[in-house]
Amino acid sequence: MYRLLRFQDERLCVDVQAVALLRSLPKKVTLVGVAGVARSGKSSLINLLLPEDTPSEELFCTGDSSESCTAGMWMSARPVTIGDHQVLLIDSEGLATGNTTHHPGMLCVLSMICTVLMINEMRQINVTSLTNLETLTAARDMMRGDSGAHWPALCFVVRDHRLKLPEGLAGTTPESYDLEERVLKPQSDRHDEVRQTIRECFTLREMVTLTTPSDAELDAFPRLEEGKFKKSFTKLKEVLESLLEAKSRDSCTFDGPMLADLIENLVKDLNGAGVVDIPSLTQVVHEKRCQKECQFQFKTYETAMVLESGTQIPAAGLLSSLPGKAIDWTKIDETHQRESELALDRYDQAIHSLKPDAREKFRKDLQKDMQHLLDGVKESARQIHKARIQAAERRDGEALDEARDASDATWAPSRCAPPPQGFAGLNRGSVRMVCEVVTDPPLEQG
Ligand SMILES: Nc1nc2c(ncn2[C@@H]2O[C@H](COP(=O)(O)OP(=O)(O)OP(=O)(O)O)[C@@H](O)[C@H]2O)c(=O)[nH]1
Ligand SMILES: [Mg+2]
Repeated sequence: MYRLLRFQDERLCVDVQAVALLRSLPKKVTLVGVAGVARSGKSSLINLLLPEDTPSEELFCTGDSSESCTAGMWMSARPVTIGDHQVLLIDSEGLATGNTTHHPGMLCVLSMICTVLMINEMRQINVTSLTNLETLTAARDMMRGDSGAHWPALCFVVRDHRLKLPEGLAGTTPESYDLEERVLKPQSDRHDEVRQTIRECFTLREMVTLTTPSDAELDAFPRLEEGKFKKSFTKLKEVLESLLEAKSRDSCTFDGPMLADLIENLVKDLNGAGVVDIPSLTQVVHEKRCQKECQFQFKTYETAMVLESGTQIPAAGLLSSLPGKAIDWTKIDETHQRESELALDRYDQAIHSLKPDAREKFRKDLQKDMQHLLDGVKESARQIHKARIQAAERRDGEALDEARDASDATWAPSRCAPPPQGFAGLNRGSVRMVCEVVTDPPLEQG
């Protein structure tokens, strides 16, 4: 596993290795995190979600002593499969322990990056739990322009649970009764604010109870022995799966690099102004993704165009063997037409779930850059023909006429756009590259 975040010199620090791991995951990846008070079995819980054959060095650190074990935030070394989802698991430092100044910031990061957040509690959620969860209200207060849409689904996991449902509540599950009636219903006391935070931020929420593991079961962790505990844990996995399913249906999907950008920018904002402006943060992340897709699609288009123009436009080294072969402009135009449409289609498909204004901005840039590349190809052909005529002039009249004929047949200035005036800002240098391909080696004299 990797340390994702630590608190040092009054600042949250993102770990480069964890970010590099995220950047190496080009596919959609979902984060499931755990938070809760110290020494409540959070790391043990998250270890149970890892595959049974996980090497011990990839397990989250757990401890038996009364001292806190996990510091900062940690991330599993590789994604695990939960239902149809590739999930990276995030463990976090216990709330209400030691220096707590960074806990709201840490919860803010967890809430922003996770699709499902588990809040782990021992035995029951009581007023002490609610007091500890006031950190959530502080985290919410750090977010500006918060529409609530980015909050994860919440799964309260109550460990060593023994409480029974009151009589006469047929049709209600103990979990939903406990959560909605006992925990979240306003009581006109000082905990109403945190109850309201939970209700407003986590519109999708569930509670799962785990039985007390026997000593043998606990000793076997993170392996699950057949028995009551395993049964209750299987129920937790099912609930996680359904929350992941529901949450990823209504929110935009992130790949590893987007999550890396999100975390880096989040932490920068929290260390700077101490607040996060959600609309501008998401805009930055979406724009970066669109820009990357735009650059990728441009490269594919460029490769096709360089290939086509390489066969159509003779290299300048061949100018001495005048007259040159006529250039088939139709072929170049057709290639541009076909490849640019394909590039735009692929671009649209790859980022369809992102913000429309970010998509549109880079779509326009992609169109502009592809047009500029076409113009560059044509301009470079114009230069070659000019050089051909000059070379012929230095030889004799007959060759000059031949060159002019060839030039007239192949070079129709009216069909060509003026020389490119520069790129939209994405792919500077690409025209130069095409020009180099078609004019290399340097023009011969005489
Ligand atoms: N009773 C009980 N103990 C558990 C359970 N799961 C884990 N433990 C024990 O709880 C202790 C603490 O476990 P950790 O997983 O390190 O707890 P944590 O919440 O990650 O602790 P910090 O990182 O220090 O906040 C260990 O001794 C575990 O064996 C459980 O379901 N019930
Ligand atoms: Mg821990």
